[in-house]
Amino acid sequence: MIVVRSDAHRPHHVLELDHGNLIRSWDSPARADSVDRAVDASGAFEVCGPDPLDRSVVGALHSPDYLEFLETGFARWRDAGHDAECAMAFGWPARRMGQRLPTAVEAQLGYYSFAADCSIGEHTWEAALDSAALAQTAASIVADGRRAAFARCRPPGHHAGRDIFGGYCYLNNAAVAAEVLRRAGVGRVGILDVDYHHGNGTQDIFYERDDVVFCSIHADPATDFPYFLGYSDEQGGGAGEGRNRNLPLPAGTDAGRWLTALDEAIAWLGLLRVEALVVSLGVDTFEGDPISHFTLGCDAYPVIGERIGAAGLPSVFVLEGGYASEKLGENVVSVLAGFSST
Ligand code: Q9C
Ligand code: ZN
Repeated sequence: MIVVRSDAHRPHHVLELDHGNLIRSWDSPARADSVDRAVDASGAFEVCGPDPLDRSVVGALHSPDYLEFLETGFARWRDAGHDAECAMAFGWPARRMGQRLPTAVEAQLGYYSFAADCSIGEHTWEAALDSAALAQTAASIVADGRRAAFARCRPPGHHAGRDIFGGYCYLNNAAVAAEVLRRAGVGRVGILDVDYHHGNGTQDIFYERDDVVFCSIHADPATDFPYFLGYSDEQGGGAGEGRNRNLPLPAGTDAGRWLTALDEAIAWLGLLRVEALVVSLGVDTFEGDPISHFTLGCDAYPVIGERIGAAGLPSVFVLEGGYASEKLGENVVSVLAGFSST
C-alpha cells in the first residue's frame, strides 16, 4: 500500500483547554512520528509526498469566509495586540444568541469554532493545507487505479464542518478524499468513520448529499465529545435523506461489540451500493488511549482491516485520532496490513 506523508505538520502543536487546564494539545507531532516509524519498520509500504493542493476541492467543502478566517486569523490575533502563542475562542453563539458574524477576531474565533480544545497557532494554516493535500493525493492514487492508499494526515479533519473548527480539526481531510473520488467519476462514495469520536464535521458537510454517504461508529455523544451530534436519529436531510448513519456505543465498549457495529456499518454501505470507501481511521478506540473509553486491544486492529478489506472496495484511508503515541503506529499499521491481506 502507498502511504502519503510529509513533515509540514511538525511546527503545528497548539494549546488546548483540557478539563480546565491549558495544555499542549493531545494532537502532537509525536503522533505522526509514531505512525511513520511503524510504517518504516513494517517494510510493506511505498512512501510518497503530497501533490500540490487543488484549492477548488477545499473550496467546494468549506465556505470562503471560513477559509479566509483560518488563513488570516492568527495574524489578525497578533495585530490585535495579543501575545498569547495561540488564538483561542472563549465565547460561542449559544441558543437564542443569533448567528451574526461579528467583526473582531476574538469574536470570530467563537463564530468559527465549537470547542476550546482547538486553537490556531502561527503554523496551523500551513499544516492544515498540507494535511488536506495528503488526503487529496491518496484519493487520486486510488482514483488512478490502485486498490488503496493511506494519507497520514495531521492535523486530523473529521470534526471540521463547512464553517467550524474544533476537536483538533480545521479542514476536513476525509471530505477532501471523497470529493476527489467523486470528481474522478466514482458514482457514490461511502465514508466509514471508525474514530472513537463522532465525525460531526463530515456528517455536516455531506448531510444533504446523495453522492457521498456517511456512516460513523463512535462513543455516545451524550457522554463523549463532540457532545451535540452523533445520535442515531440523524439520518440525513433533503437529497441525503437516509444517507447518514450513526452507530453510537456506550463507554466501555469492547472489541466484540465494536466489531458487530462495524459489520452493520459495512452492510449498510453495501446496501447503498457505494463504489469506493474513504475510511476516517482513528485508533482512539484503543484500550490504552488516554482520552477515550473503549477497550479494543491491539489484536482488534488487524481484524478491523480484514473486515473493511472484505468489502472489496477501492479504499482511501485517512488518519484521524489516536493518542496513545507508543501504540498508535502499530495499531494503524495493523489495520492497513489486515486490509492488504484480503
Ligand atoms: N480537552 C480526534 O480524535 N478533546 N479529535 C476534548 C478536552 C476532544 C479528538 C477533550 C477530542 C477531539 C480527531
Ligand atoms: Zn477521535
